[in-house]
Amino acid sequence: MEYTKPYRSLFGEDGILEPFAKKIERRLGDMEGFFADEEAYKSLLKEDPLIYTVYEMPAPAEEGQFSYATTILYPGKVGEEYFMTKGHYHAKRGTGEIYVGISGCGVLLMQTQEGEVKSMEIVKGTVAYVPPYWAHRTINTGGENFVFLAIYPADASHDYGSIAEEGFAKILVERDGRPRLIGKDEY
Ligand code: PAN
Ligand code: ZN
Repeated sequence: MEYTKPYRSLFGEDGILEPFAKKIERRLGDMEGFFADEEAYKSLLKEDPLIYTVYEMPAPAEEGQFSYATTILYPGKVGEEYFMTKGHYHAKRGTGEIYVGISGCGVLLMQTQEGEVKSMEIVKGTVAYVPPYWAHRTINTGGENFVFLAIYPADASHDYGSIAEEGFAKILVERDGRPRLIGKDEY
């Protein structure tokens, strides 16, 4: 039997994993159709800002293995809607995930296939559990980088299609200077 050798990484408040195996950068241009305000999207697209960076240490995609990744979600808004990740279900639906807040502040938005929505604030030191079957997305509600660690089954795999097509039932916007969760059709 071939054993996977143990390994580790270090990160600071900036969220950069050392070492990391994979770095993913998502710009606004990679997120067409994700934000409610299409006009605001188009005008910000001229700058095509970086929305988030992910540093990953994927383990072999086998049952029982875990991968970990840090995400640095930058501050900003498209219209009234805060910068956020694409969000996904796990392709292997019966797999959960653990999120740990490292710095900054934001919201973890979760939704079931039936449309039930849960949101929770994440700050430094928050540990949040995303149970199996819940789609999940993070949103930066602060003025600085929102950084967190995610630990998930290595064979979970990401299903982005469902969220890309239908989105979440609720979106997080800034109203009167504060974050407010509203129905996506209420924008
Ligand atoms: C996280 C996310 C990461 C980026 O590591 O993959 O925050 O978000 P998107 O994958 O939705 O672009 C995770 O949930 N992994 O399973
Ligand atoms: Zn996930």
